[in-house]
This record gives sequence, structure tokens and C-alpha cells, in this order.
Amino acid sequence: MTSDKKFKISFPLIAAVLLWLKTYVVYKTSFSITIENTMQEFILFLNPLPFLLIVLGLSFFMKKEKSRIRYVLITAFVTSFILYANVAYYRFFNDFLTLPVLFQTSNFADLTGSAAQEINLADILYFADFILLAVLAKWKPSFLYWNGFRFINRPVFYLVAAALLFTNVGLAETERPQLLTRTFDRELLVKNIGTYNYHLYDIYLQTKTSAQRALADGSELAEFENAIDSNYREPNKDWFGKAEGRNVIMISLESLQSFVINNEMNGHEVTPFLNSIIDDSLYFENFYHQTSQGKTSDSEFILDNSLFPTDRGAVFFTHSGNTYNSLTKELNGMNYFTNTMHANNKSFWNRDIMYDAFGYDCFYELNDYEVNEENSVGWGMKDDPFFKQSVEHMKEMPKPFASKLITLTNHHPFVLDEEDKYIPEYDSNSGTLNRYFQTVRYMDEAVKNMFQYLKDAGLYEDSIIVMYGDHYGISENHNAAMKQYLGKDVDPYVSTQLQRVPMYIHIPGVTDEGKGKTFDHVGGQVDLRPTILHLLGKDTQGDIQFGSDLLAENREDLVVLRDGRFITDEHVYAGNACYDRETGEEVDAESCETTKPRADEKLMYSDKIIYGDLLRFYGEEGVINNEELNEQFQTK
Ligand code: GP9
Ligand code: MN
Repeated sequence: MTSDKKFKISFPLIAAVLLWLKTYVVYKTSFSITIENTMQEFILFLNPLPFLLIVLGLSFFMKKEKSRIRYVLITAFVTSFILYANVAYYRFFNDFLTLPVLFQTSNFADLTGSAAQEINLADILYFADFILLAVLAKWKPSFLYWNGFRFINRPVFYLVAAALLFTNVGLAETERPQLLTRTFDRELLVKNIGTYNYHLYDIYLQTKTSAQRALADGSELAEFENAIDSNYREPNKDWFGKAEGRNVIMISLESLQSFVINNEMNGHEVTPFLNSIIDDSLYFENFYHQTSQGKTSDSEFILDNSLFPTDRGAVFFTHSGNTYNSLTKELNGMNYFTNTMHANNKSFWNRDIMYDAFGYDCFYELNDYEVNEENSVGWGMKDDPFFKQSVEHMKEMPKPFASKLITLTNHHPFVLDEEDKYIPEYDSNSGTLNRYFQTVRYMDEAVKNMFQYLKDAGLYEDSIIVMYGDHYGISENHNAAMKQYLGKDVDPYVSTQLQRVPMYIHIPGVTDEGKGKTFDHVGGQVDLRPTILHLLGKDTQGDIQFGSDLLAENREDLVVLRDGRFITDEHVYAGNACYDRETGEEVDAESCETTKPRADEKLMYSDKIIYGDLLRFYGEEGVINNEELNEQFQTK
């Protein structure tokens, strides 16, 4: 090694460091990424580096100096451009770019229009490092090293880059378990794995879904249309149209399970209000959530589509480009002003994108609420002020309206301010379960107030209120504590029974004043869509749906959970075993065997529809036949 080479720095490395630092500065100045602790800050700082090292390191494999320089410059420009495109998009949409957003033509016009207005001359600064690199490449100062990579050999370099990548992903996984399988939120992804890796991940998700979609055609849906038709049940004459023309208020009760209803915790009633309105509502005591990893968003998906969510990831992320025949679209067709209300970041669970696919007229999100320190706790805005402000919005809405409200306070880790604690904590070894009773009690109070807010606003009488628990709040990790509370072991049977969530239909003037009814037949979230539509006087015969009207007279006694467990009038199938519902005892597997194929079939057909985006082939008159399809393609 000659002395003149000793202090030289490699050009690609300079590029990597410049791009890395710039990305971090841009994170801090151009996006509002919430950082809660030093570890999160460190992950944010580190996350652009592994990608940049790996990509720019490829230049070490190029023989010619000229190609190496050109490659580094092109890479620097492309990464800078991607980062900048996100900045411009973020200014307007407060969100990060995704491939479907870019390529959905309807979006593209909005996007270029709106984002273009956000661009200004000073933005050239976002390319400062690229300009500097271009100048260096032209000027070729003597401190730069151009001829390959001499000081560290390539395998060592890649080992270091890979180690950094694993450190990054490892730390992210401890900060946010199941980040990649559940894909919660773009902000969380960018915060943890970085913008560049996030885009790669997005491309991967997109390619996977596009391939499955491309291979599907309309004839598939026709093949199992009969099986789907058999899900339908004729509406009950006594209830059909009972709520016609009324506003629809759907309240998603965060993490609320049925075991707290009509129950006490160390002598304290947990849900006094929700108990008191059972007699004033249609109440379903054997109603199950059917969600998977997409949690709240899965319950929203089921409500709107009467389809099962997918079993991996969140269908809100993976299939937001699909065509859906949503409850919302039906309601739009019935002249409803459809909207969804949730005081959280609008991109959480990719809601802003998926809601467009469902056809909501409006999404009242974080920015539509006055949220401050005082009215927030845990995940964000407290339920009570959320309800109060939501009713203010409702007053302004065109009538009739259909609003879905998503509560938040009863969410893990179940924390409350002192003044909102109406009952003490429970006394098990699980802090989560101990606090759960308190936050449930808080939510109960908030719902009670909500009823009052609606009455005060004069909206109550003309509305129908549907309330349901979105999914479990207490996971299997707390079985020991649950055993203490329930006074019995949490075996697969009990654990399945714990998947029951409360479900109320409250119709002022119809079910109130003790005119309600409690139903004990099994049902699930897939039944919400047909039940609601039938109450509003819209028959769902011929719709692609996996549920049936909860009020129908000859219901099929079967509810299937997303993981394959199922419940009939007599049995519970869980953990590959069959249980008797009356005794809770395990019985001969044969007792469940006759139902199992039907249960599996439901999940399989629902998956086929989602993965193949089969509803795009579904017209007004049912499945579009192949001839029509061919014609459509030929005319394109
Ligand atoms: C987030 C809220 C809670 O906006 O819906 O999400 P979860 O973790 O319950 O799916
Ligand atoms: Mn939830």
C-alpha cells in the first residue's frame, strides 16, 4: 500500500454516510414520527444505514471506475428522489407513499395534483448530498478513493452490513413485536425499518397479491356461488325494515369480551350501563369475534363485507386494492351519509386507503378532533370526549347518516388517569387483567354518556345503535390470572368461549322500555352486515356474504372463528378436539366431524374471494359470466 492511498476515503462509503445522515435529518425535520424512548430514537437513526450500505456496496463488484461512479450517483439520486417523494406526499397527506397509492389511477391524479402544490424551490436541499457527490465525481479530489475497495474486503463489508440489518430488525422486533407479520401502520414501519426497507417490503406485499389476483378469473366465483348462497337466510318479517330510514350508529367497543357482562370483580359491577340496557336491546350472548392479526381493522373488514379476514397480516394492508361489495356501498345506495369516526392517526391499519375501497363518504380522524394532553390517555383520545365530539360532528351531518365509531381507551396496556378509575384494580398476578376491569368500567361510563349526548342532540330517537366488541382484550398469556378470576382452568373449550364479545342492537321506541330480547343462538361478526341491512329494509339475497341475519328464524347453528375453531348449538371444536357445549367436557371427535368440512369451506371460499379479488367479477345481477367477461376484455 503506498502512502498516498493511506488516508483516502471510498466514494461509495462517502455516499452511504451522506445519504444516511440526510435521511435521518429528513426524518426529524419533514415527518412527524413519534419517538417515545431512546431506543426508538436509536432505531430511527440506524435504520437507513444497512440498506444504503448493501445497495451502494454493489458498486464494489463493478470493474470499471466509470461504471462504479455512475452507479453510485444513480443510486444516490434514486434514493434521494424516493425520500423526497415521500416528503412531498407527506406534506399533503400526512402519510407515507405505498405502491397501490401510486398506481391506482384514480389516486394518481389527486396525488400529483396535491403533491405538486407542496413542492418549492428550497426543496433542492433534499438533493444537497447528491449534488455534492456529483461535484466530487467531476472534481475527483485526491482524498477520495475510486479504484475498488481495498481497505476492507467485500465479504467483511457485507457481513458488517448484514449484521447492522439484523441488529435493526432485531431491535425493531423487541420494540414492536410482530411488526412485519402484522403490518400495523406505515409510520411504525418507517420508524422501525426505515423508508427504503419499508418500500421494499411494500413491493413484496404488492407483488404477492398481484400475482394471486392475476391468476384468478370470474369462473371461480361461479363455481362456489351456490355454497355462498346457502349462507343466506330470509329476513324475519317481524324485524325486516324495523329501523328503516333511521341513522345507523355502530360502535366498536375496543377489546370488550362478554365475560365482564353481568359480572362482578371483587364485588364491583364491571359494566353497569351495558348490563342495564340488555333488557332494552336485542342482545346476543353467544356472539363471537372472528378477527385475526388485523385486530380492530379485521372486525371492521368483517362488518363491512361479511367476509373473513385473512389469517396472516392485516387484510386492510394486504388487499386494500380489491373491489368490495361493502355495507357502506349499500348504504350509500340507500342515500346514507356514510362515515367512520376514530381519533387516531388515519393511516393506522391503512384505514385511509381501505375506507376508500369500502366507499365511505367521510373519515373523521385524528385531525377532526380536538385532542390534547387532558383528554388523552394511553393510545390517545379518551372515549368520553371522543363520543362527545363525535356527536357534535353528527349534528352537522346530512341525514340519514351511518357512522361507525371506534373506541380506544379500553386498549392494552389498559391505562387510565386517576379521575377515570371508578373501581379498583383486580388482584391477580397479571397487571393487564387487573387494569382491564378498570378500563372496561371506564368505557361503560363513556357509552352511558354517549347515549345521553345523542339524546341531548336530538339524534337518539331517529337512530339505531349497534354495539359490538371488536376482539379479545385478554390474550392467552394471561390464562393463569383468568383462571383465578373465572375459578376454572382455561382449557381450549373455555378459551373459545372467551372469544365471545357483547353484541347489542338498540332501537329507541322499539326495543327500549324493557321490550328487548336476549338471544342465545350462536352468531359472529360476519352476521352483522345482513342483520343491519335487513333491519333497514334492504334484503341481501344474492349478495356474496358469509354471515346471515341474526334475527332470521331458521339460522344455521354454526359460527366459524378465523383460526378454524367453530361453535355449533351443541359443540365447540377447538385445539383439534370436540367439546360438548353443555358440559364443557371433551367428547368423541366424530361429533364435530360432520360440521368441520362446512366450517373449513367457509374460510376457504372467503380466502379465495380475497386473494383472487373475485368481487371485481361480480355485477349487479350476480357473477358476470365468462362470455360477458370476454366481451368486457375485448372492448378494453
Ligand atoms: C387503533 C385501534 C386499536 O387505531 O383501532 O387497534 P387494535 O390494536 O385493537 O387493532
Ligand atoms: Mn381493537
